[in-house]
Amino acid sequence: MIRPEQLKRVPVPASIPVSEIAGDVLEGLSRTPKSLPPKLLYDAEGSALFEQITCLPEYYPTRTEAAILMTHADEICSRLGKNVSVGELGAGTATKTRILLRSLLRRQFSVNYFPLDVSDAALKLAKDEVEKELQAVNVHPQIGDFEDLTFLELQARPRLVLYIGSSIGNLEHVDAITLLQNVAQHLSSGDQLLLGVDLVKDSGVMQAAYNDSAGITASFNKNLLIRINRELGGHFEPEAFYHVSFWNEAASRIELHLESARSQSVRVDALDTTIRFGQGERIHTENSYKYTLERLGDLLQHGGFQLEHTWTDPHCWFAVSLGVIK
Ligand code: SAH
Ligand code: AVI
Repeated sequence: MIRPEQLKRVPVPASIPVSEIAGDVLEGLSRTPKSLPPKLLYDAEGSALFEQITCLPEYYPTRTEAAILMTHADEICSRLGKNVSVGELGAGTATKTRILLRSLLRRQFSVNYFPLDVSDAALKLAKDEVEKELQAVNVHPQIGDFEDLTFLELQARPRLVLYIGSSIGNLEHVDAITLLQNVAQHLSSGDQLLLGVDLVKDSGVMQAAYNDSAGITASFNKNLLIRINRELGGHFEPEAFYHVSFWNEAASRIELHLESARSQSVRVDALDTTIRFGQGERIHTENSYKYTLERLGDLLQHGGFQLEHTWTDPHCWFAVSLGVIK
């Protein structure tokens, strides 16, 4: 773990301000095997590329979850407390959230909505789009990390927390449980969680979703190197890395990596370091865990929620579950 005081000792050229990603990048690229935390994928460009991914023919999760929400929004909302306030983890542009907000506004006059995200660009779009369409929704954007969930306590009770889009699948199982436990700690009896997760299915379908023919997922993955170049004075050549994605059956996850096309050394000025890559060496950039309905139930239970109901699509590709704090 690299502590902030250690970073201050790194001589930084005057022209490059130390970005908040410096610690994560130095730590991740110093490891064997190399890895970077997936939250770094979401600068403004990364969020825009993710929006493009959600519209790709191969990327089934967004449209499948949207269909579940459109079909069942009224039933979901009928199971919520009266006059809920809504918090959301990793809200992004909140496009699917509007399906639920629309339905909620048929049951209550107004909604206080607290979307949390590391991407200020995505949150700005979320606020603009929600307020443009739904004037009775007051949006209170929370720019930040899942590490600080105190904003949930700003919400009036009863509270609904949304964690949709299968973003929980980007966390290791132990971290997913810890996050849900932290959420639960900020909530009270009767508060609810709506969790969307991607389910295990035919491996060809899952692999195509992360290796689209238009190459948008590859650009999303390589954007991480471009971000390091911009924010940390890195000298990565994105074309010297391949986008690699595959289904890891044993771990029940899709993995994303960036693979060095050749043996190379890359200087990162703000870290005052040079990273060496062998030919074929990879940086592990993301996992996307796929759940079974049984594991989803276990996840909620270990996270401190009692499962109330699960909705799926006709192919059982995606699940949206409602849990409650007892
Ligand atoms: N919920 C949206 C967006 C999913 S993309 C949907 O379903 O389409 C995942 C979102 O989580 C991104 O906007 C990203 O910026 C955000 N995110 C990823 N890691 C995060 C973290 N550690 N803390 C806060 N937000 C995070
Ligand atoms: C945000 N998250 C759920 C996406 C996923 O499917 O794991 C991120 C993503 N990575 C590549 N494509 C989409």
